[in-house]
Amino acid sequence: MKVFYSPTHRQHAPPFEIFDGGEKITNFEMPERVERILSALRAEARYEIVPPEDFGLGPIEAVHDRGYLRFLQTAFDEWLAEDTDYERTALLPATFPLPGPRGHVPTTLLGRAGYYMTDLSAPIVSGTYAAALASANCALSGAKALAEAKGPTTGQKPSSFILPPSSFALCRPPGHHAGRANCAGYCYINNAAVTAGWLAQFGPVTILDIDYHAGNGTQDIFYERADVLTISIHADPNFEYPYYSGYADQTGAGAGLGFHQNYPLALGTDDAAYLSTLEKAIERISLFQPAFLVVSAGMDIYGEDPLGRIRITREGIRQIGQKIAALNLPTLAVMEGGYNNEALGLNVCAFLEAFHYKTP
Ligand code: SP5
Ligand code: ZN
Repeated sequence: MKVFYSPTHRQHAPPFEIFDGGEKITNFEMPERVERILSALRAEARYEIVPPEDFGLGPIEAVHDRGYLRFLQTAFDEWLAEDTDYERTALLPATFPLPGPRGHVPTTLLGRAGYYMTDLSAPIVSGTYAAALASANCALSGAKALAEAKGPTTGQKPSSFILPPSSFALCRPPGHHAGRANCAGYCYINNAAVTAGWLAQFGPVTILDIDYHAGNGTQDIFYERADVLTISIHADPNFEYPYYSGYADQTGAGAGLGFHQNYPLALGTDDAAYLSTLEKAIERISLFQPAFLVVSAGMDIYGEDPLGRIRITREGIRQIGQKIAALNLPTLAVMEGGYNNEALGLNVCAFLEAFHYKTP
């Protein structure tokens, strides 16, 4: 299986985040995460680590606001150019707009920071934009590999495969909390959404988000679209981040009504309860009959994750992979969260196990 990876992620290493209660802590989303995963994948001969191709801004601008992208690109340098009397390591806002009319985008840097940055866990540092672009290119490259293997016009899978093609995008920073015009929750560019938007030119796409946290950015981006079915299984937002999105009654709007589905989980959900919820999500996907599946693969569902509070075992993660692979769809897995660095590599391997090509 091809794994798309770029070392450019290392340029994004925010030293801190502001956590619950306003505590300033080391940022959980650190470069070590994907380096650990990379080592675990390299230890198994069946993974081929390849660099991403550059897709330019086209597919990214198709799902993100241009003003927001421009802000991501220039914010840090603009900040450094300002005359301030405090030390500058990572940019965060201290003000946020209330819901309501959003007509005015301030021209000042701090005005735009509050407008485009919606919480305190996605600080912008010098290399954030470069890393976020490389991350999106990893996902797009993984998608292109699927589209080529599948044949973009016929939709027929090649006869030499028993299983349809699959690839893994080792994305960092993650993406699923990034909305059309905002960063949040360690996410800046929504890698899965960019990719699903790009794949949608070849046929209907499903995003299945299994990260512990609700995929609120993905929900935002596709909420009114019927050509991309978005599904998220996650901790109930009533008690867990991102709090304001990810509820079961949020099912899409306009043309997209019925094409978004959330499956909130109770605190302490175990393997059996998770797998029976996944079963329902899979039935919904089967009805939709997508040409491609993009999995937002967060490993923070793991029982020993420092941010997660459900109890999925590594064996459970393996079974989740098996159930998703049994859909028999061309599948791109995109790395999202997962913060137990010691366990992360083996958890990713367990998830990917069922997706390998089987040639006759
Ligand atoms: C990609 C990803 O996994 N992002 C997660 C971002 C979560 N950041 C804020 C976490 C705040 C957790 N507070 C939990 C409240 C229960 N004490
Ligand atoms: Zn998460």
